[in-house]
Amino acid sequence: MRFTRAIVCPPGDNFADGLTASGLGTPDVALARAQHENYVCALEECGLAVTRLPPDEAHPDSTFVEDTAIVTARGALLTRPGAVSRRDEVASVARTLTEFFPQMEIIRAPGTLDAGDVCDADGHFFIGVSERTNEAGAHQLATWLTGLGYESVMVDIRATGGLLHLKSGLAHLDGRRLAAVEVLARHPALRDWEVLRVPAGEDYAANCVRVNDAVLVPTWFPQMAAALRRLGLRVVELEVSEFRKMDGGLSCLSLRW
Ligand code: CIR
Repeated sequence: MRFTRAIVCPPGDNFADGLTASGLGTPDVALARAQHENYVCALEECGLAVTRLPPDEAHPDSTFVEDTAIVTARGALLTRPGAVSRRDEVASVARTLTEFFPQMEIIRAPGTLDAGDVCDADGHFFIGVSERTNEAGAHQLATWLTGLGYESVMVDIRATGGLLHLKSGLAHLDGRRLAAVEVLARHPALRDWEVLRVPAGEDYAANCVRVNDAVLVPTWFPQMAAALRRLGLRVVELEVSEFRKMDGGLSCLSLRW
């Protein structure tokens, strides 16, 4: 899919108060803002028109805007994040998304869904069931996708240990090709796909993002960057150290369509 638009939300002053289990220390908010701005520039260089939401000081995790909605070429759906502290992030994203998608479906209780658990491989959707996305939420999403004519399959990641979201370990690269961490690579849902295994010790780089002719990859993962280049992909390396401290990565920082 060729992307033309994105929504982002720069980190607020309270960014360091968000949820994290990384143990990597307190993020530097000024540095996070600079890294975010570089990320936005990279999206713009890929040809996307980027809408910046105002920083949301009531919700420290709101910069991880990806989790609040699923946006496809055929419609958009608002999520119901698994973490209670993140539920109200959806409203401000919804206000902007309705300009583009006037009629949006929404995940309803008891369903929960973080869109970081949803990997869109050109209309084939992998839906992670995780600590954040429950089976009810995953089923609601699958039903909505079927109605739009898309395929989907569920991938339970609760036993993988260490993956917050499905896309912490899985990315769509192009056509029938995915990148996956070792613990997901043998999952039956990936059987008919060509899988680039993320090199040992570089699992964080699984959260890379294909945007038009480029793949955005976090810096400091040279084996993964080289593997992607060998596939003929144009690699754009971006520093996201401060977002990693808050358990986030490249995909989480934007909604793209
Ligand atoms: C959280 O725990 O919800 C945030 N601190 C990080 C969310 C990262 N989002 C993503 O991977 N899609």
